Amino acid sequence: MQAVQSPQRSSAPIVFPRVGMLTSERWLVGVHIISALFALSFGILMGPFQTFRRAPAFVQAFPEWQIPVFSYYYQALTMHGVMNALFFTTFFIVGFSYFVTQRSLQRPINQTMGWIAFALMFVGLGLILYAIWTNQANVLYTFYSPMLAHPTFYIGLVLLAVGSWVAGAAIFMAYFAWKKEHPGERVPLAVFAIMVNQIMWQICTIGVAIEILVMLLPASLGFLFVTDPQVGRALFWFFGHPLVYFWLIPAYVSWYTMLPTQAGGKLFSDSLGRVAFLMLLVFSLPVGVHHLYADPGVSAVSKGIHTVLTFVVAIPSFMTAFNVGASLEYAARKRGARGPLGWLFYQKWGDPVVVAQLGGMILFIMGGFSGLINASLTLNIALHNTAWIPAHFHMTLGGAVTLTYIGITYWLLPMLRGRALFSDKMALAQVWTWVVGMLIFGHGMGTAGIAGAPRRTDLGAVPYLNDTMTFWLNSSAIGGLVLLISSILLYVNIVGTLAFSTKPYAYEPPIAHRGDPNSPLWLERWGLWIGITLFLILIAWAPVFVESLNFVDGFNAPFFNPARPSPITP
Ligand code: HAS
Ligand code: CU
Repeated sequence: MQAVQSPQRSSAPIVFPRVGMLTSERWLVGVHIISALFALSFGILMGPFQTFRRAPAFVQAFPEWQIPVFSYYYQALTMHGVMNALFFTTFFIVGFSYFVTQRSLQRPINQTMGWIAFALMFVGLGLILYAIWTNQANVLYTFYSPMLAHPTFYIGLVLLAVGSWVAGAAIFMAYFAWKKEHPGERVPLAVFAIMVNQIMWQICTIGVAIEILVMLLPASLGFLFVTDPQVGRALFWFFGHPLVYFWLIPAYVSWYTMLPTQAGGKLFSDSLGRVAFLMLLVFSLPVGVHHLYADPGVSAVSKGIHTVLTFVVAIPSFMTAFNVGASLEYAARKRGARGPLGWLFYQKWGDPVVVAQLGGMILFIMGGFSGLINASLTLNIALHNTAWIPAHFHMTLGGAVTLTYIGITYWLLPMLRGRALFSDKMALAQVWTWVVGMLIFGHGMGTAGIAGAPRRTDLGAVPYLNDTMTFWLNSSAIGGLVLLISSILLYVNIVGTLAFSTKPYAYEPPIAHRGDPNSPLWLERWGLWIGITLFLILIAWAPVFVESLNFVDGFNAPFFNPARPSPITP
């Protein structure tokens, strides 16, 4: 293991070893990545069992069968969503953001803040695992009111959010210290994107913090007996949509700033990348109502405004497809690809780090287009609450984001351990089983959803499924089985790398220390972009909250504890 002592003076630029890691870096980044993989291990295993449980053929064949450990469908589904979507992602994003920021800026992340942030998030993880495991938090990852969970669930969420704020503050400090020492220089694109992500995160989490601190936590502690579900949903989705870009941006950091080198070429345009990231900042906040199209408490005008802006927020992803696609084409042509489509075959199809990211892109094409279908108000009315929606987000979050994070893990984990990846072949098999499994699962869920199969429902034994739904739900379970194999391959490789790999590690992560000098400097005027974002938030969200807040008729819904059989009346 190549450990190097950390320098004493935190303000001096650090020279990182090319292949090894500084001791402080190894620990701080390592605990986040390991915690992320730990959280994922709970969530990832629940997924396939959900698909079996929703497949009539499976339930008929094994009527006595239960989901392992968790017998209650909503308990397992909560574990799946909370661990995968909230904890795996946040730990991974914080750890990866630290790694990229430190290395790119050659400056340390403040260690005290980094460890305080980690401790908060880790205690949060423990509390939530307790609440879900003991069957006291069956409220799913969206924890909509008036459903109520045990206080430890909400305290765990608060700790996760506060920890991530401290982490964000540590990243901002490193950025501004670098800026002070490099006046007039462009920050590297990767750090530019991480800044965007952290700014967006600090703003959007305010919504969910209000929801938890003012509405849900006091109720679960027994101080509040009634609520207004509509206000709760508006506050949640103020946060919930930017959340999906909080997951996506680190994957884009890899696609824009690492993949071009890993694929053997260079990025087509740094400036275009910066514009795409800024658009994600400005336009991800004023679109959350596209999750509330079916809600009666939001006016058609607000829904219309958010529809238009939702189509706008897809543009940076189209720009990404062209920018990253052109970079991949360039890399392939350099290696001899000919003809209009030859470049597709000349990618490094034997390198799991590259293939994981390309697999993520293949799934994201499906995820992006299904997102545009969701964004249409009229189509959404037909699809909302059906299995189509989980199909969409397993192509985006379960596809582009997770596979890219896995691709990053395939070089970052060996780097942290100081040993090569246990098996490249197993990693390739894992990636392809993930892509194929996710496609079968997504196609099954999407088609069942179009036929009317609901989401978030224990479907295997219900009497109202027609033949189409039954067929495609069974097909989803085949996808689930392939994904179970993929998950096992992933964890065998992780444990193998940590415990059994003996091969030396020799991978140099592609990190740039400067931004493209041709990219316009005004793109880094954060005050301007934050101002525009706040202005758009005001236009898009003020009417929604005014419409939702009704102190005469609102706030009179009794809370409901889904672990108990009947609603709790005040
Ligand atoms: Fe979404 C619901 C609309 C993107 C996640 N979304 C969800 C939910 C989640 C989620 C978790 O408008 C469910 C929440 C819940 O539980 O209720 N979504 C969109 C739109 C986009 C979009 C318009 N979503 C995402 C991303 C997510 C995500 C990203 C996670 C990471 N979504 C919606 C709407 C709903 C919704 C409605 C509410 C539905 C309802 O009724 O509840 C867009 O931003 C997508 C743009 C993406 C593209 C694709 C670009 C393709 C690329 C790949 C390039 C390929 C190349 C080829 C270069 C246009 C960049 C490579 C070459 C090779 C050789 C491979
Ligand atoms: Cu959204």
